[in-house]
Amino acid sequence: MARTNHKTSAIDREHAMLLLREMLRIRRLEEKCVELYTAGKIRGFVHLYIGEEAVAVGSMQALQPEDAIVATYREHGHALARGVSANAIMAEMYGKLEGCSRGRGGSMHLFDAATRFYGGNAIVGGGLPVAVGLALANKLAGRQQLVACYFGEGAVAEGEFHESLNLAALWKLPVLFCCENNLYAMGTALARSESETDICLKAAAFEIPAWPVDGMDVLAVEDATRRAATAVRAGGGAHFLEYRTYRFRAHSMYDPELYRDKQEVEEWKKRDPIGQLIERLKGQKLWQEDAWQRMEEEVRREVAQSIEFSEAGRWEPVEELTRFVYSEAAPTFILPRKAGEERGGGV
Ligand SMILES: Cc1ncc(C[n+]2csc(CCOP(=O)(O)OP(=O)(O)O)c2C)c(N)n1
Ligand SMILES: [Mg+2]
Repeated sequence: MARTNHKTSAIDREHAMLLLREMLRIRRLEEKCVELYTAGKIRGFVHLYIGEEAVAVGSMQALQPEDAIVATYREHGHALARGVSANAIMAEMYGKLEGCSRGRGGSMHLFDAATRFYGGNAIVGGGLPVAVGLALANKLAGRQQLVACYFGEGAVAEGEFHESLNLAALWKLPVLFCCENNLYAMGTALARSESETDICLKAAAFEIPAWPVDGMDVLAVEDATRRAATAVRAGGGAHFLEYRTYRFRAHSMYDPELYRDKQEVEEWKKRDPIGQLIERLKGQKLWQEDAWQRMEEEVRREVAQSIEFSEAGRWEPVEELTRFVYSEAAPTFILPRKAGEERGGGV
């Protein structure tokens, strides 16, 4: 497949600024999360996406409003880039009723039906079968929509990964597997847990077209995702992208980072997706410092407002705590069996 040389080709300033703004929104919102976590305003688990912003921002450009998205617990960036508001995300992290999951999910369980954002999933690999099921529903209903499923390279060790890829390939489902290979699953480097570290080969074993992408280059991410999404929409079945990326921060707020060298982190920081795009704009004489300063200020204000919104939010009333635990109309299969009643051979 022909590839564009993103390092040197002319870029559209307006589009580049849009990408820059989206990446900046994620970065600044998450930097605030660190402060809020330290202050005890946000509790539970929080996994930051800082360093990986180009993947969510670039890939979302290739998706359409009817497409569905399934993500992991490291999903603040995906939700923001998809169009879930900073207010709804921040309020969710605060545990407030105004949050996108009514404050019940927190950082790891952002969910928003309006933007077809199907989580936020705390179980490693847990989103894959959900995405395959959504894609199967699309196929059966004859819809041209695709499902983008984001997961870390740690998920390839899960049985669900192989089961999901197999069925997606076998049934030619409209699903785009978006593997965010940041080299570590908590403190475990890929080579410590996998006999084969080339992740695209794993997808190829299921006859799924797969290719690696520079996940630190937002334009490369956008371009590759657009090509893959076009192929899926044209009826080409599941496709797989391995975005090679890196998280600049710890795995979560509780990680002393003893498994990687500080030098390695510093090397990757030189490839910061925000810094790289700024340099490219400067190199092509498209940089406008005042526009950047304005953007910084607008983003700062958006994040500050999301905090005010969350502070002013309400806690869910205690009387409502058991709502949504079970579905209000109980499905028949969980009703007690009547005497003499036969049921089909489910498991
Ligand atoms: C089934 C399951 N096993 C173990 C865990 C604990 N756990 C949480 S995050 C994580 C690492 C996952 O790494 P990766 O998939 O590479 O995603 P990343 O955190 O790097 O984005 C593990 C093992 C879990 N949440 N679910
Ligand atoms: Mg990882």
